[in-house]
Amino acid sequence: MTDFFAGIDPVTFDPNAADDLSYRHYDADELVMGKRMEDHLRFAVAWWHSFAWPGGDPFGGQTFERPWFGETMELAKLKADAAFEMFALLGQPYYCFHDADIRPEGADFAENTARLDEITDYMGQKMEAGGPKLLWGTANLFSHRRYMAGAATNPDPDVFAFAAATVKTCIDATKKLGGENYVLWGGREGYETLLNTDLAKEREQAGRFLCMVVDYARKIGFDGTILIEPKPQEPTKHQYDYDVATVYGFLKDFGLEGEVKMNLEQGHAILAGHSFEHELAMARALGIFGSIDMNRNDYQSGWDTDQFPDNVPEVARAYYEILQAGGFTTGGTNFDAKLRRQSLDPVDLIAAHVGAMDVCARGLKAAAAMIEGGELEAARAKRYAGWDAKADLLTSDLGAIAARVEKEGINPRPASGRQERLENILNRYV
Ligand code: XUL
Ligand code: CO
Repeated sequence: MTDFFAGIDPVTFDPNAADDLSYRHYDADELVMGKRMEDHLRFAVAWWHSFAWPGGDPFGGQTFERPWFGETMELAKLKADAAFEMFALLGQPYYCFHDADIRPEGADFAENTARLDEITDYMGQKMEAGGPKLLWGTANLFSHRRYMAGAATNPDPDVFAFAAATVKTCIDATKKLGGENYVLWGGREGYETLLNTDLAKEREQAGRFLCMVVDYARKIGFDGTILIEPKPQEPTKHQYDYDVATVYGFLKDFGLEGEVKMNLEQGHAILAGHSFEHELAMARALGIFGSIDMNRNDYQSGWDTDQFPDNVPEVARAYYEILQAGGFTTGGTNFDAKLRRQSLDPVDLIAAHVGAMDVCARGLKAAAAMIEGGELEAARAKRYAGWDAKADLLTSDLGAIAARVEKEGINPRPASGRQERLENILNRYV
């Protein structure tokens, strides 16, 4: 036991709570469309932002004081102790990690691997004792200076090799801990300037790398989902995994569209010039929806501020897409979110997650009501209903269609898209 969260009681559901550390909307057992809310939302805490991030920004360093900050295995275990205490206080069903969040960097690959094995054994014992499950594991292939020019897409083959070897150990660790997904976020898989970049070569390297990841995962019997997390830029000027549509083209090119799904982050969608629901709808349309990182950016700042969600109507539109994609299977709602750097206290970590979970619960319930109400989907279906009798147009040819238009006197009459009325319907639910 650490005393980091001393004095904070386990968070419970109480819609009439007087304090601000209760769930007012998230009741894990409440049935929404016939399924427990916990099983719909599948919340996860992100190890990196909650326990490893020191509170820095581009203009200043560490603001947080945590008793586990430091580069020893003993401190890594203390960090794990505190993490599992927080999971228990919140009743979190899942967590996520990068290798670099849970173990200190070693002198070389062998030491990194030994440390990863040791700390994941330690975490495994805690999970056996009734701790939460692992939603996904991943490798940090972007913080260390060796990765400054990318990992899989690095011009130096030794970096490619080091990254590939590291991913192997992270897939091993994820499998060992029963992880339900493995994530690849291409942090520096992109470029700073085209003047020194062989774009075609880097794309080929990224494709081969991903093929090897999929092959290895299947070879060792990892039955979780492999997920790519798109992001258009930051840290690099341009990242290859720009958005869902771009990644889909890449997957098709390397024959991986049936193997890899998407982990979509709200803030990344906004950076790409999309809405979150656009990215979710696109993934759904392409059959590659997997999981989400539910953290937003500040709309004024224009960079990835990774804030906890606070906007119920936005979240509702996201879960509306997710429910229509069939909901999560192996995926879930990961809070890849960090406190603001002035939020120094242990209780701030708890409050941030409580608030975010309540926002998601409200969003989910609103989304379910939108589906159950049915008006939106009925209007959508009506809009396309003309196709029922004319689906053969799609398999015809221009000459035949021209003859048909003439013969049948086809002369289209524009119909209202009903946008304002649909927005009014939406606003009744949120
Ligand atoms: C970075 C980001 C990452 C990934 C995992 O913007 O979202 O934390 O989620 O590497
Ligand atoms: Co993320």
